[in-house]
Amino acid sequence: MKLDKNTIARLAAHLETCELEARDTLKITDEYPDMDWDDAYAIQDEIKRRKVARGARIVGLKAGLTSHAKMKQMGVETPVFGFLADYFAIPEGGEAKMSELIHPKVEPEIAFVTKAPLRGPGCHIGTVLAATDFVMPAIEVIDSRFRDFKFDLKSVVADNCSSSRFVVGGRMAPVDNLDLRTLGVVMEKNGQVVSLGAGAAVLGHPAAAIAMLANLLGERGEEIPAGTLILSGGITEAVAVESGDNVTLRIQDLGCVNMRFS
Ligand code: OOG
Ligand code: MG
Repeated sequence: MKLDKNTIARLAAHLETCELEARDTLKITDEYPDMDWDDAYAIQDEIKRRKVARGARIVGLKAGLTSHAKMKQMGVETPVFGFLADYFAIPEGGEAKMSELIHPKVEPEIAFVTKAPLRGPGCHIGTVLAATDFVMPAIEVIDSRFRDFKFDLKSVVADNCSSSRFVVGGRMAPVDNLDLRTLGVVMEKNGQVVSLGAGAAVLGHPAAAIAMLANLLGERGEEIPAGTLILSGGITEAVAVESGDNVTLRIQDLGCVNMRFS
């Protein structure tokens, strides 16, 4: 760790205030170029602690930057993880309020729900599939607190990986007879196809993202409990949205999910 407790608390308060007030800021590594990974996750943990102290519940986890399309778009090379709070969830067919957001983008994702705990190290695709209750299509709304989405990995980790809102489809698909690699993914904005992909875009298999997450958490002595909702990461580049936009995601064999922006 390179930052002291007070600096971590101050940066967490700053980033969370930017989120809650829908204001952008400069990436924090401009001010603290020497901050390390532990500092970045400590800031994210402190943001989580602040939310829980205010009565929010943590309802899931997310893996980020797990596809080459996303890594290339953001100019980074390592996957990262963050948490999902209760108020991030938008009901299927529901509306995200543009006034609460800075410059949102949408990502097509596959969401996993676990039925058994996952504890790294040593988790792999097989362990994850055996522990998966079901998967669902998910649209993640990311909204980096950093100006123009310009950040490096440590800044984005501190900012809870741009987490903002998400919506999951209502149909639960068990994984037994699914090949998650070859599932086709089509995302539409206002009826126009804006991104196309397949499950394999995420680390070769979306379950690999969940295994990576379990292994990263294992290094911190944490596990993924049974019953956890996990977003496995954007399959394609994220697509910018504006007020009035309507977004639909269709994933082969998993069904559709839809949301709009006020
Ligand atoms: C970081 C969040 C990335 C994903 O699915 O890759 C993410 C960002 O691109 O702002 O959620
Ligand atoms: Mg995402």
